[in-house]
This record gives sequence, structure tokens and C-alpha cells, in this order.
Amino acid sequence: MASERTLVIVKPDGVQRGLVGEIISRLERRGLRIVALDFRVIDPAVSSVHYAEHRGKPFYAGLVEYIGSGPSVIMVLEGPDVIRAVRTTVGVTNPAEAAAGTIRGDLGLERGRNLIHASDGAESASREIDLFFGDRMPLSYERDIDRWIVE
Ligand code: D4T
Repeated sequence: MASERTLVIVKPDGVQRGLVGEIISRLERRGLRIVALDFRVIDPAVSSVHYAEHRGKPFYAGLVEYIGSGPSVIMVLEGPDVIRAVRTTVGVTNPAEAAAGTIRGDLGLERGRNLIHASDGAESASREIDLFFGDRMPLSYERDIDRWIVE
């Protein structure tokens, strides 16, 4: 299958709890390749676009405040079927319902502190990579080990 890209955010609770390494490690160990990586406080101008679909919902204000409450790790991951693979490893939105073995299911408890974001489709991945990285293009490179991960 052709390689695709997805946007992943380790949210401020993941950074504050010292789970950046653990979370990136789980994704890297699946065989995914990091092609862009940034560490910054997400600006409200960016989060209001990112979460535009939730504007007007009761949890919206808290969501925008939470995502900008401290630094996040923002990255682009690449691999075959990466959007689906990452969503599976992340688990469902509410950590209380997320399966054991997923990032949210193993490390989180509440929907409002669910540690990580991952794009949910090809269109959102492309839009989110553009929103968070703009003209800072993700890198294209290969690793020697890739032929042992991808057929
Ligand atoms: P994100 O976008 O953060 O990766 O989460 P999901 O893709 O898994 O879930 P989502 O877009 O439906 O929700 C975005 C964000 O809002 C929080 N949330 C959501 C909340 O606090 N209360 C709610 O009732 C819902 C539906 C959690 C994730």
C-alpha cells in the first residue's frame, strides 16, 4: 500500500505527565516514520481552526483552553495506512472506553484529558498538516530498516 501521512499531537497533559517518550515510542515501534516534529504552545488562532467543527458545543471553550495550556509535541508520521494504524493505536476519544493496549486506554481516564490527537481521515490529515506546518514541508527520507517493516 502507498505511504500516507497523518498529523499527531501529544497534547499538554502528555507533556506535563512526562509521557512524550512513551507515546512517541509506541508509535515508532509500530514502524512509523517521523517526518516532521515540533514543540510549541498551540496558538488560539490555530486551535480555533483545528477544532472549528466543535464550535458552539458545551465543551468547546474548555477544549481550546486545554490545548493551549502548555507546550504540545506536534508531528507528522508516515507509513502505509498510517491514518488508520495510528487511530487504532490511540484508541477511542474517551479514555474510559478505550481498549487496553491503546495509548488512551492505558494512560488516560477522561475525554477532556485524552493525551493525544490523530487525524481521522485523508482530508483532515492533509488539512491539519497544512494548518500546523504550513510551508515547513515534512522531510522525505528512507530508513534501512523500512524493508523489514513494509513489504
Ligand atoms: P482529537 O480531535 O482531540 O484527537 O479527538 P478525537 O478525534 O478522538 O475526538 P473528537 O474530534 O470527537 O473530539 C475532539 C476533542 O474534544 C474533546 N471532547 C469531545 C470533549 O471534551 N467532550 C466531548 O463531549 C467530546 C465529543 C475530546 C477530544
